[in-house]
Amino acid sequence: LDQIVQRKKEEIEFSKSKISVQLLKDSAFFERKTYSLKKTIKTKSGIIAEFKRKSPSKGIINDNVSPLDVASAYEKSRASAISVLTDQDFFGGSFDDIIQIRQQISIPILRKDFMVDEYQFYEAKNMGADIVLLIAACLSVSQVDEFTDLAHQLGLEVLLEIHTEEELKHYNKNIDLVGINNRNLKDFRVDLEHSVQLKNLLPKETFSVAESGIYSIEDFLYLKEKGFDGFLMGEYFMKDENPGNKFREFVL
Ligand code: IGP
Repeated sequence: LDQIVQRKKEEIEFSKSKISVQLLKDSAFFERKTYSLKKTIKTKSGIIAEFKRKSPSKGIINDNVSPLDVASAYEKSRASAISVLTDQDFFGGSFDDIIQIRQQISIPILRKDFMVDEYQFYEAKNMGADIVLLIAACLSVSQVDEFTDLAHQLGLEVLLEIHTEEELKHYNKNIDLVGINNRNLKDFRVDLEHSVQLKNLLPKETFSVAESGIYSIEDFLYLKEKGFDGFLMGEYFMKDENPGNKFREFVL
């Protein structure tokens, strides 16, 4: 994680030197109206279906499918939102994936990246995202606070990702949704039971999302029964040669 964040900061400095915040604000996309996951999480399947080509823990998952085909299929089968990795170095993603998908899709898009600088929120709005991920493990409590305010000024919703009881400190009631990562980002182990316990420590009315390592309908139903509102799933769909089909079958 430290290595990813370090690399991310270098990348941001480079982007800033090429495109200023003002230039991002001036683009046509910037003013668009965003979609709300707090709405679609209740009215659709609850699943935030992810587009992910590769990851540090799994290596290549699928680099043979078009983001637009996959996203359209996810939308058709009632995904509540689409999560798109925009980190290039570690996840093989790109801004262009969101830009492309945005033109065709009218459900919320989560920009999945390591947000460590205000600049990235302007980028997120500009590429067509509706929600940003804030990972407690790489941010201070005051950064989460400040970034949440900035996101809201831009009309973006915030999904705060936590994994430990300690990280509950990062929660405040301006945050839109809390994601509990079933996967430990340090050793990549998955533990659903741990997430359920953590969820029970959140205020009851908080929108909660179970993230990662959901690999079967049983996992999904178990987490649903335990009260999670949303389910962030990537690999289970993406490792299929046709992720959109895999999603449709899962939801049926
Ligand atoms: C999806 P999975 O196990 O279904 O592919 O997981 C998503 O939760 C995972 O990609 C993720 C992630 C992250 C990736 C959750 N938090 C933070 C990068 C950074």
